[in-house]
Amino acid sequence: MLPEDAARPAPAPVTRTAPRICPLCEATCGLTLTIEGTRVTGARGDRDDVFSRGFICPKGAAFGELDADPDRLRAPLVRRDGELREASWEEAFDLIAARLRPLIKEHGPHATGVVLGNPNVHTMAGALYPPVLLGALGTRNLFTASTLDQMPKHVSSGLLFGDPLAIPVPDLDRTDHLLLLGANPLDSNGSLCTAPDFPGKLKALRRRGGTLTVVDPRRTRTARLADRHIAIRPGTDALLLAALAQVLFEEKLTRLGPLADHVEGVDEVQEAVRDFTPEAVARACDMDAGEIRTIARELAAAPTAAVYGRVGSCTVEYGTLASWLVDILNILTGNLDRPGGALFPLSASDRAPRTPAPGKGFVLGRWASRVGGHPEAKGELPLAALAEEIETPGEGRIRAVIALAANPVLSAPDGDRLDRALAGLDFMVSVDPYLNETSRHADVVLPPPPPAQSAHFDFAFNALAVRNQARHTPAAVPLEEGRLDESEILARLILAVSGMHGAAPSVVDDGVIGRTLGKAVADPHSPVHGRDPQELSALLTGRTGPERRLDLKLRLGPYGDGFGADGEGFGTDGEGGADGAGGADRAGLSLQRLLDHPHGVDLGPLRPRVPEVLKTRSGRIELLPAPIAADLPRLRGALDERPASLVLVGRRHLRSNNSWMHNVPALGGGSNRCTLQVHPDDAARLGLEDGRPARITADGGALEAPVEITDTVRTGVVSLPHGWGHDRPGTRTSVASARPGVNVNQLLDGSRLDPLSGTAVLNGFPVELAPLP
Ligand SMILES: Nc1nc2c(c(=O)[nH]1)N[C@H]1C(S)=C(S)[C@@H](COP(=O)(O)OP(=O)(O)OC[C@H]3O[C@@H](n4cnc5c(=O)[nH]c(N)nc54)[C@H](O)[C@@H]3O)O[C@H]1N2
Ligand SMILES: Nc1nc2c(c(=O)[nH]1)N[C@H]1C(S)=C(S)[C@@H](COP(=O)(O)OP(=O)(O)OC[C@H]3O[C@@H](n4cnc5c(=O)[nH]c(N)nc54)[C@H](O)[C@@H]3O)O[C@H]1N2
Ligand code: SF4
Ligand SMILES: [Mo]
Repeated sequence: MLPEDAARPAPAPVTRTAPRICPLCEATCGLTLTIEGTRVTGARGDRDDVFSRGFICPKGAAFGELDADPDRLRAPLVRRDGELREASWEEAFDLIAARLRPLIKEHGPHATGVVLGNPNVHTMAGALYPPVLLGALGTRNLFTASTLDQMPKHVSSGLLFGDPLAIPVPDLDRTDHLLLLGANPLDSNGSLCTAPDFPGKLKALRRRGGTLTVVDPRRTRTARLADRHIAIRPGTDALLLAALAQVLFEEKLTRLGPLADHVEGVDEVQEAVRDFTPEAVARACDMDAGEIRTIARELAAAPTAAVYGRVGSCTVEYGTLASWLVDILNILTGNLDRPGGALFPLSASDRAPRTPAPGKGFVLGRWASRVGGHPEAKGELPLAALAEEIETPGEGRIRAVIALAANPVLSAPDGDRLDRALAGLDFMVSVDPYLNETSRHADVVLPPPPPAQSAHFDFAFNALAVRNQARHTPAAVPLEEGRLDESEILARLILAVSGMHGAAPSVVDDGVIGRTLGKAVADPHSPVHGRDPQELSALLTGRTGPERRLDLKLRLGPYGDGFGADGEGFGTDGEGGADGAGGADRAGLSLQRLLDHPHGVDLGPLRPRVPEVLKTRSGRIELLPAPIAADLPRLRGALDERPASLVLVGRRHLRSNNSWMHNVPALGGGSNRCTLQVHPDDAARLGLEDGRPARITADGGALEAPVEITDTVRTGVVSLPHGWGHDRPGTRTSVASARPGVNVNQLLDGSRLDPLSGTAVLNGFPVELAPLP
């Protein structure tokens, strides 16, 4: 399945340009790469990109360096006699088949744990193959970065709308009022809200007379842009949001508008938030009750408004409740599902809209983790519980781990424990470009090629984008000799674990295509109903499996050509129930159409999708689901708790990305450092000096980090970034190891979780500080 080009000699070193969608954050900017020979020597924003219109950030600009990082692995590594050595792909997959198959046979499917990291949402392979791998393994032991991140939002969406993937995004381009909590898009470039040039969009909101309120314990660059910045006490957003809802009810400011026909449980929500008056929450939030009332009134009075919460409102003690309340406020003010409010995107690769009908609903806790009894959420167990599942003896113990694009030793709580646990596994596979803190434990490391050698399509982020659009960029340079595309790596991995080792990787894709077409032709609502699957399969274009699968999804999708059904896309004639409500267009999308439009196809602004988007059992938005109601007493308890005197929050740096971008010289240095930010008053009280080391102690352990005194953090709060701690032996990240920093997650023992979502509390946990000599 190697593209033909790979076999040819390298082309002469002429300079050319090629488009590439940036895979380095959720903004998905279109880049124009400068390529000399087969080497990327520059990157600039693609001004013709239909979505990003030329925007680029320093990470995108460093694409070439990141792509050419000499520390990237070029060949698979296989452990022999305890040491990882370069090996051929055949040896690597032979070993996987030889070791994993017997292990699964002997100990059952759950003996293998799968860990999926963040970069899976930034590759085509990461979207298309992990579901097949999980199906082949049949394991319930799935752990992903979501339980260090956005799982609370999936759970609240699942409960409210019946679909954990139905996440409303703020309509940044049209809203009059944005209430943003726990997000710093000026540095992160946005999350669960794909918006190239998020900073520019916030500035435009201000310019057109709109207002921006930012709730963050730090005065971030985003907060500095706001009309109002509220330096809330960490972990208390759910209280603030509940109080805002309470004011809306008390002052009769709720107005659901057309949503009224599609919701149930308004009175129940009113009752549920009754105790959370501004006066009751003010002390816990460290806010003024009058200001809380003002925010509620402004939210209600704005012509359109959107409430948006992200990492700082998710990875906290009451993460699911806060995520739920974000949408409760959007609903109570009539802003959900209307232009200028928060809307559900309709991605070109998702399923075409259906006639509204009750669905299966969303259920939590269909199984629980073996040791800690943590309920599953969206089929996942808390990543914070992985180590105990490996360490604790007994039936069902995890003996093998397959880690795809994941570095949990740094990203999850208590990396030291996980480090030891991984070292004790019977077998481990990492698919990762680097030999790092996690992959160093693998018996086989399978390195994907650098991003310039991969094609791209944003399966995940188009479903979170502030504008509907579709873009595809083919590989910008041919696959280097001896490389395998990540899709082929994953397809071969699937074959190796499922007893088909050695079969052609295309078998995996053909299987998926066959099953999808089989369902489609049997579905009376499908544009291909009644047609011959073989005939349709033959119509698919694309040279590789993932390209053919993309073509299939596009053509059957909401803007697809429907394989030429009546010569037009479906969903517009009412048959798919999409007219207007679904927002489908006659865009006739296919892979070829996207290849013909290298800068993308614009599919228009977001449009209302209720009720078609709802999959609850009632067919309505269920405002007060039972699991939420059952968790509210815990929040009520927080009203009387004595707040810790010092808590820690994280922060992200514009030129960094989680744990894996500290190896690019161009992105290091300056303010991109692992320092402990402390407010001057706290520093004085504790005897801390700027630039001097401090000892930080918490549940999980102690760390030493240099103090940076700054009033950008509020009193009672210190900030340490994550993704650092590159000082373990046996890694091959020379630049990162030279400036290792410390791993903030070592302060955690993994016991603090948001109970409904299993998400680790990474923000707002108590710490103690002391100066070091
Ligand atoms: N304290 C604290 N901890 C946090 C957070 C926080 O805010 N505070 N944030 C959390 C969040 S939001 C997240 S998403 C997680 C992230 O947690 P992880 O996903 O575990 O970490 P990452 O650093 O994003 O990258 C994972 C791995 O992907 C590899 N990689 C990069 N590109 C590719 C590719 O194209 N293919 C493959 N196969 N691998 C690739 C990298 O080398 C790296 O080893 O961290 C979480 N941890
Ligand atoms: N440059 C850069 N960009 C990135 C990443 C990166 O590491 N670096 N990571 C990517 C990933 S994986 C993700 S998930 C996104 C995340 O994108 P964002 O959600 O925008 O992430 P952060 O920048 O961590 O912003 C979280 C903010 O919450 C604040 N905060 C902490 N605790 C609380 C609290 O209790 N309440 C409130 N209201 N605020 C709180 C923090 O001070 C911080 O400013 O960014 C992505 N983009
Ligand atoms: S904002 Fe994100 S997607 Fe855009 S160039 Fe920067 S890293 Fe890439
Ligand atoms: Mo994330």
